[in-house]
Amino acid sequence: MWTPLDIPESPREPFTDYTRWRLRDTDDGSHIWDWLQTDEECATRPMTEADKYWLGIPLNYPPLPTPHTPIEAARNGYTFYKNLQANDGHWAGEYGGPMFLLPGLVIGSYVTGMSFLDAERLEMIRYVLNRAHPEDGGWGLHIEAPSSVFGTALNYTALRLLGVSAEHPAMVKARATLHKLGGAAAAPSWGKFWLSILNVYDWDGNNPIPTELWLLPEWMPFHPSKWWIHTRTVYVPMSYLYGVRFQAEEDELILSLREELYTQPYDTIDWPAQRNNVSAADLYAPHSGLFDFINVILGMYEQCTIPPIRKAGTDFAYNLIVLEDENTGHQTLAPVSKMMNLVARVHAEGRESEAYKLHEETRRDFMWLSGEGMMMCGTNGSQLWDIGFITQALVETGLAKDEENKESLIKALKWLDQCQIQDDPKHFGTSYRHRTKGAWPFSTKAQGYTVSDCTGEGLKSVLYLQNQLDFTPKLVSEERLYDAVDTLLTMQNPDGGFASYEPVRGSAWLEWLNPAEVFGDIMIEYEYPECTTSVITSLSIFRKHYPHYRPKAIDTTIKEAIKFLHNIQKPEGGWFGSWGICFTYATMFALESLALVGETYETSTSARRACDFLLSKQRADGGWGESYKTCETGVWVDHENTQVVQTAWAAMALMYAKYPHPGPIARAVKLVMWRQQEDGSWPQEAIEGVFNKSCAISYPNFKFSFTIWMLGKAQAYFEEHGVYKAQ
Ligand code: LAN
Repeated sequence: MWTPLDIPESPREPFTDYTRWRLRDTDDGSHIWDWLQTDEECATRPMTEADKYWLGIPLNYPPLPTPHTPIEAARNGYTFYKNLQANDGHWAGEYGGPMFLLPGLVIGSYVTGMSFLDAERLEMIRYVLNRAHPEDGGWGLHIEAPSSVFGTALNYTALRLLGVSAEHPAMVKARATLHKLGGAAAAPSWGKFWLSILNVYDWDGNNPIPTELWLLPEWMPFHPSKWWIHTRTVYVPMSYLYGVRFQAEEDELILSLREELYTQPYDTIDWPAQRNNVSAADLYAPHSGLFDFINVILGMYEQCTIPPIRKAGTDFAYNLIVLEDENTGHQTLAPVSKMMNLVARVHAEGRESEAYKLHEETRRDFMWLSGEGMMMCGTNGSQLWDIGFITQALVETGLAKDEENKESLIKALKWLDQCQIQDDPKHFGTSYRHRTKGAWPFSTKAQGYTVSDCTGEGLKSVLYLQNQLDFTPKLVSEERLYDAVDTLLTMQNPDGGFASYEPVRGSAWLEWLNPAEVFGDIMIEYEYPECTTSVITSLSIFRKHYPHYRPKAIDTTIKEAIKFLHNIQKPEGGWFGSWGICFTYATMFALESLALVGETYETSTSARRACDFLLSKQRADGGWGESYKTCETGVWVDHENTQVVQTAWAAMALMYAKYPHPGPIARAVKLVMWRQQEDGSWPQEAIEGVFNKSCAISYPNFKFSFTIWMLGKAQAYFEEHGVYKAQ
């Protein structure tokens, strides 16, 4: 148990002195919030503008000159946003949204005896309290989702471990909601798993996760090496910890939680009967009959496992955990596996081990402090993704050439240079990894995973900065650009599309084995219009500058990819997005690709249908607004308000397609300019991103990059269409 804390009453005000927090200045974009203990430290490390901005401390900038044209508004936007650039050249940012990550951080830390600073604990408590739904006191899968057992049972547990008493009014309210939803017994499988680790749920209440899976021959169609990389990486430590039936040692708090979380006394719960008990509030992807049947068989097998085989499986899984830790500098692919790997490493090697130390050091890369308190992020940041869009926006709009912006672009290029991965993973070949040489990751180089579209965006940004500006140093060599292209060319699937981290390895029927209940389409990689577009556009730009390098392969790749985009256009005219919300996001990317091969409103029925689809969704105020619910249902659901980010995407889509009538674009521009503040910034609106169909995730930097990009594009578009002349 951690030491007791005094918890202030209202979470609206910070629980700690916000002037003592600083984002650490690193040169690789790591996101670490330091709590400064002494006044001297505070004096030697003054707060940066970014520190203040992300903590919600007013910046009090004087108003900028009122913009009269889109480019003036874009310039004001960047005048503001430039202040948030870190010394190393990247832009930091919150990457919150999912509500099941912080509980993993807290439970994983608690059971391994890894402590937090009191200041961190206090702000984590504050974040979770601030995010409780005012109506029922519960939490959902993500910040905008209605209360579920997953969200409520886990966040309630996290608060208790962090030091909140069961009698706190917020806890009384949350508990009532949890019980109404069925109690923790009805948690989905990942909830059951974390609660079992904490020893407040019985392992018998979990469907089996046999480590023997890893011993199957790799050619078998359902071998885990064929699963989507996130699912695979989570199920490695899950199977290990299930295999060894890891349990925290009982203590008073654990005994008390056993009484608080359920609707009946803990000892009377029929655990095996809970395996498929999942609250209706949580269920997004119900088990298939096949999966339930397999679980019955596996349940019988658990009664008579063969010890040497189980041990071989558990050893194999453990080895994969170690390889993953070493491949990623102990960041691991994402925060879920990060905390599970930690628990596994402590189980096998203890608290004195090197692994423990290294996991402790990197744990804080995921902990982000916002104006509402401290959260756990979806990855160790979205550094590459954010720098990619803003740098391209600046070059395309011409703002990159403004004297006062040059230094910031050189800094950004330096950051992109150090972020490129220059080798294959340390344990390439033994950890089912795809090549990484030449790739750019989503966040930092240390995390070290190739993502198709991150490599595409990284490559484009470097080409823009190095080849289209005359004042930048040429930091990334031609060979390294070729490496990036080589990596991209290994990632195309037979039908032309690109998936996220690897080519698709498994068959679609594997989705029948999806155990997660709360997420859809997670078992294998799928091709995505967003990823495919990024590759098309980056290769197209690359070949303009380096026409001699693998021209045939690039040409065929682009042609096949365009075919794929045509094939997956929806009958209504849009493209369904999997990583941003939703049709506005993917349709923008798809129209960008089509434009590159000359397919625009006037020349292609596909582009025309897409524009007509988007135009049918434009609202009276000139904006677009799409709810995250679109991603769940696959059918457009209006957001109650229009959103600047989605308005920027839709307007960019129309401009890519060279939509001939400026009216709708002018109305979109007007809305985005109207929502801009006098200091050049835009306020945060609804959540922008999504994953696994059901979980929304924040991209707060999009409100700068895509607005600036769209406004700059609109300037050129208006000039071309004679709407008005440049100033
Ligand atoms: C991300 C974030 C970035 C995203 C894009 C680059 C935008 C996308 O085009 C490709 C897929 C990728 C890399 C992606 C995959 C899934 C991630 C890593 C996330 C949405 C961020 C968080 C999410 C991860 C799975 C969250 C942890 C939860 C689990 C279910 C393991």
